[in-house]
Amino acid sequence: MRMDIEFVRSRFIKHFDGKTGSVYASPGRINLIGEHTDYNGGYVFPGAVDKGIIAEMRINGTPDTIRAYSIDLKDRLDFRLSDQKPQASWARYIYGICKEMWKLGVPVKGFNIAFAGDVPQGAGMSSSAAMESCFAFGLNDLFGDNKVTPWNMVLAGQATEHNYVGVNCGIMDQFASVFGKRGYVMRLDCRSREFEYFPFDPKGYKLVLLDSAVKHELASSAYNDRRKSCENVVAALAAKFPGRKFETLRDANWDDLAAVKEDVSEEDYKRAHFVLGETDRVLAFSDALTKGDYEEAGRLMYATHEGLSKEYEVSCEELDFLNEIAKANGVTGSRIMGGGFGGCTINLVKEDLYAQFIDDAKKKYAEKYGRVPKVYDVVIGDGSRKLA
Ligand code: GAF
Repeated sequence: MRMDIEFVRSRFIKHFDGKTGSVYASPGRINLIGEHTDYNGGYVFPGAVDKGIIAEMRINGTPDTIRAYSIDLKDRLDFRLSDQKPQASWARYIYGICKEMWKLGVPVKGFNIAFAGDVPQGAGMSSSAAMESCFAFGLNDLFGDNKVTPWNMVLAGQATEHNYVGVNCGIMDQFASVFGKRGYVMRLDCRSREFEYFPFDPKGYKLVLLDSAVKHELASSAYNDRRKSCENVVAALAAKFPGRKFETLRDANWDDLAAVKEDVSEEDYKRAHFVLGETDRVLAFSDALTKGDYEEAGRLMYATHEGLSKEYEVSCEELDFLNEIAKANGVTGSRIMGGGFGGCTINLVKEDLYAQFIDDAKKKYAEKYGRVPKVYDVVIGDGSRKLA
């Protein structure tokens, strides 16, 4: 993480009682492939990045008063866990994770916290999962004797999104933030929760994100709508095949989906069609990665973009434009990363094409949209940890 722990510490000392606390860090994430598959019990292929959240925390001796300072927003707020959830959306992450950790048996009491982050917000790199994992890690250490397992911290972060933020997300982002390892991406089966670390060092290639800087206003409700479509298809499958168990779309094969085509709306069918295809693509991608076949991996990334754009309909004009520029520059693979509706494309590009691609993307994007896309070179970093 590029952020400076001394910077966070200086603010913690200044805004509270001059004492230092314990310091924790959690990263944001990238995802190579496997989008909108996590809440469908499918596979994802994320890795933690070198950007994240750092929080300093110290028990303050009160029964349940949280004194919180967001360094980036320069916003100070005190609230009690026995009160209603705070109005400020950043404070809800703290309030929510406290409640969820409490459910896991952590006797959370009052504490002071100051935190800062360098995960670009709205870029689809999971700044919110970084916050949840970081706070969960800190609470586990301060109040829970570190007895809550990493997986339960992942689930507490996800429950915070569901219950206090209003996004019915899957487990990919929190998983990557907790379990990430420098130099490795992870293939996670979201149904069994088994996962494998893959070393990621594609010789001769670079992984780079281009940020469209589009922030979609209705992103969370549109995301929840996509999830609902998948659940509608699962309900139709369960009705069609009463003898079988359908918990998520992962339990369906292509024949099953074809069998309920007339029972579901055209839109829901398209969504499910994307999800089944994406599950196949993640498996093909793992094979390609194992063989070092980056051309095939890249082809699969383009296919995912196409599906996210045309079938799942979570792209936007700007992201499709960035994808076209990648193609025109001979970039090996390019696609929308994360939930969509804005944010970044992730691009696998040969080193010798990198400079020309970035220049062309900046120039053409600025000509069309009047602003230059931000460029983030991906560095795969470590997961949640205590820094001091
Ligand atoms: C967002 C969600 F938080 C994840 O759970 C996942 O569904 C992703 O969108 C799409 O793959 O980041």
